[in-house]
Amino acid sequence: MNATLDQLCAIVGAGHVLTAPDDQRAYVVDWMKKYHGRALAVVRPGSTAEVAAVLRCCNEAGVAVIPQGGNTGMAGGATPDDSGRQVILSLTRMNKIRDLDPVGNTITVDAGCILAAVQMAANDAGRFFPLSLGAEGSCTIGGNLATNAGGVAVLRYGNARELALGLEVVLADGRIWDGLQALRKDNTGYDLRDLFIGSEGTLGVITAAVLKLHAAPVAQATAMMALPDRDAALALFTRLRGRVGDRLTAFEFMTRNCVDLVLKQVAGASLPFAAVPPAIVLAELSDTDAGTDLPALLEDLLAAAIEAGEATDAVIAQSGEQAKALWRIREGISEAQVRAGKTIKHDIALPIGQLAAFMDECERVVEAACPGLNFLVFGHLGDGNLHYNLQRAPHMDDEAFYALTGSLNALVHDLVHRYRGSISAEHGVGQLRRDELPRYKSGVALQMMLDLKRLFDPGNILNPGKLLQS
Ligand code: FAD
Ligand code: 2HG
Ligand code: ZN
Repeated sequence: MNATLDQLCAIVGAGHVLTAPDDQRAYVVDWMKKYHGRALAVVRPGSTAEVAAVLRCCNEAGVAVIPQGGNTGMAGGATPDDSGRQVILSLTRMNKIRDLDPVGNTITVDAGCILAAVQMAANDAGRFFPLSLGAEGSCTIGGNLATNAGGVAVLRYGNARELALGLEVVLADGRIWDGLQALRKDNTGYDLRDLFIGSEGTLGVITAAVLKLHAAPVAQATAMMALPDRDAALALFTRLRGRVGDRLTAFEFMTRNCVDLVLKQVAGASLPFAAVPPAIVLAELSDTDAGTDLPALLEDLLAAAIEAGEATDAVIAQSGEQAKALWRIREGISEAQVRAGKTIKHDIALPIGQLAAFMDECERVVEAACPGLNFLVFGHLGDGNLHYNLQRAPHMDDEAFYALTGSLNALVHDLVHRYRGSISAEHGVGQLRRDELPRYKSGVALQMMLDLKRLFDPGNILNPGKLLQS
């Protein structure tokens, strides 16, 4: 082990090989404080060549490597095990914007670039990079691609996969794949890029990416709507999307418990309604044509929705500040959950038309098995993606609640499976869902995934034990 550490120091410089527990603290625990590991070292390379040399060294020594970006993932994918023998490969020093091409409408970035920095670089060039999520101030492009992150703009622009054109990847044995093409068309065989996207650091380390840019929206309108019940959200979605199409760039849904929690836990959060309604939708319309009067259009739509009984009240933000305050309620939900004590999370995707039926049935099933739990249901309703999180009943202690994790997961996920949904819509599998995967994924699909893993990483050094039982 000492010889490996010496080699790693020689590759990246001793100052970028962190071995002291104090220096490692921020890297060995995940954002939710759910997963705690130990590491031989945190290694911080400054270039693709250094990543390649680190992987070559670890592969030869049989040392496992855990790629890490902003460490905001929600599936425990970036946390090492507790053996103290794994190396965390932190990409955050690799944070350069390599190129921005306004004609091709692309940006080429190092994998360790913070998402918000990429958004900013696009903005400075009069363009728009649409990937947007609550952790955008600290998550990295490499992590976004490795988890195929979603977020609040998938409805219009797609998830991380749909925003990537090319990748640079270092393979387990240190070979570098330069797939940094900025092509919209390339039918020269298997799509290697798409294999790495969503592979959660198990097939290779993403070191750079070419990303698609879009025209910057110059007109925007944001509204928060109070709903009479959660089922009304689907009618409202159909109304808005039917009328404005792709100009509906976000349609976020929150049930009453989530809003109550944010109002209690997040300083400065306030609701523009007199009372907390059973459910809320936060919708955003955007247009690249400054002449479009989006607030007027939204006002019309909301009046019709209230008339039809799909909403009971609505507020349209009158300024950027007001829009931010409305978003604060939505984006505060994760933080509020962490402050209020741990939850059992489910990040599920369902056919959109089945969401209301699913929520009714799932609540009945969970309540019958485990009375009194607090349901924190919210998410990207326009994508069919719910965060179906459960919080302990007031009479339970944490330990009794956690003992229910397996049975609650099975209840929720069996039902998701019956509705032909997915048990991980956007957060990935990591270690959180790894052991559940075989229950819901076909044997054929799992075998193909295992075969790919063995092909790309025969020594099983890349994020072992994540995503697949390997
Ligand atoms: P990390 O957490 O560091 O890593 C995540 C996974 O990717 C790990 O398996 C890791 O090994 C791997 N990885 C990281 N970098 C690389 C690389 N360069 N090459 C290969 N593998 C790599 N997610 C959503 O999808 N939608 C949301 O709306 C959303 N909202 C969030 C809100 C909050 C407040 C928080 C804390 C998280 C949220 N997330 C959301 C989850 C998380 O932010 C995203 O999954 C994000 O994309 C992870 O990026 P990261 O750089 O932090 O990755
Ligand atoms: C979001 O949409 C994130 O806010 C986090 O995906 C979800 O906290 C969660 O469960
Ligand atoms: Zn989400």
